[in-house]
Amino acid sequence: MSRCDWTKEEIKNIYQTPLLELIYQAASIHRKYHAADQIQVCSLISIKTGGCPEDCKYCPQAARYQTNVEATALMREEEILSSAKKAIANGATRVCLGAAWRSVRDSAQFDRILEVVKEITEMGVEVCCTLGMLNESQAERLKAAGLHAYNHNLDTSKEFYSSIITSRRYEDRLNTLDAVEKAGVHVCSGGIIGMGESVEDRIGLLYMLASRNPHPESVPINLLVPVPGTPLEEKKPVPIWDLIRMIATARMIMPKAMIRLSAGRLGRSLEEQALCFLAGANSIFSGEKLLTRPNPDFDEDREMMHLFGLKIRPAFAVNS
Ligand code: SAM
Ligand code: DTB
Ligand code: SF4
Repeated sequence: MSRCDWTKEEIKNIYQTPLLELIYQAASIHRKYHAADQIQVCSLISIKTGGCPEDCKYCPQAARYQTNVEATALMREEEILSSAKKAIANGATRVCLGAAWRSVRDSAQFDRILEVVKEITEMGVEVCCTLGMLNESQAERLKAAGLHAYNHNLDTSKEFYSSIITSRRYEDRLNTLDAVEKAGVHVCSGGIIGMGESVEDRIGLLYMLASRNPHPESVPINLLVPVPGTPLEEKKPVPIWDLIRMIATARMIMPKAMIRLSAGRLGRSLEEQALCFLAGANSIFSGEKLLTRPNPDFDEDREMMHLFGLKIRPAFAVNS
């Protein structure tokens, strides 16, 4: 049974369980709620890159930081559809469309996105969008177009948030998640580790996610990819054990959620990734690019999955 009344103390106790015991417990829960031989393969398409007015300190797409990201206009419909087709031909069963926007505006651009959501959904895959803040009527229009999920990350704890982002409030993020949920679109929300947060902040993030009723359908856990030019460019990588603890804790407190091993997978060894899957991660982004950063390509991931005995989770599968 899923609980939405976890206390921070309970979550911290889980997070601090001796490592091998934690992995064992999380793996046991994972097997109870999911087909543990399946992982979801998602593909990201950056439909509008860079030039973002926000100040998220980790993000290469914020216009105010001098990064090597070139700002582009919203991609044309045919271009988006052909990228989606390629991803699907490579096995992706979920396509995630990302735009470097502060928020959605009712416009011809939004209409274009609604149209592609409809067309990609008709190709038989789950479509997820991440377009920034959203109001209820926009969420309803996305739902009507067939959108499966909307990604909007809390990123970190309420307390640490203002050290990372000042151009919008934590509350704004929660309001968007509420609008998404109200429209009947699945919520995808998670965060980042390695930004200089404390263990308390990680617990705080997990607490906010696990307090939602229902829990988010999917929870991306990103490792910070430090990008030259951003304020977090010098951050040192966190120990892999922190990522494993984060995944295992998320799995234990949100047993039905898809836990996505997201940014930062490139450069992680197969052994490290195997431990993440054992600890309950059951989703990845595959394909040579995330939004702007490199990522393992489809061939590499296919080989990894073969080695681990993992199959691709079909689109729209329902958990037990
Ligand atoms: N603009 C929209 C928004 O902020 O919701 C959507 C795109 S935004 C790039 C999506 C998420 O990517 C962020 O919330 C953050 O968690 C993640 N992200 C961005 N840059 C990252 C980085 N350098 N390392 C890890 N995760 C990152
Ligand atoms: C999420 O949590 N991670 C993805 C997706 N949701 C949109 C994005 C990761 C972006 C990593 C940095 C980049 O490629 O620019
Ligand atoms: Fe903009 Fe999203 Fe990047 Fe923040 S994370 S700067 S809102 S693209």
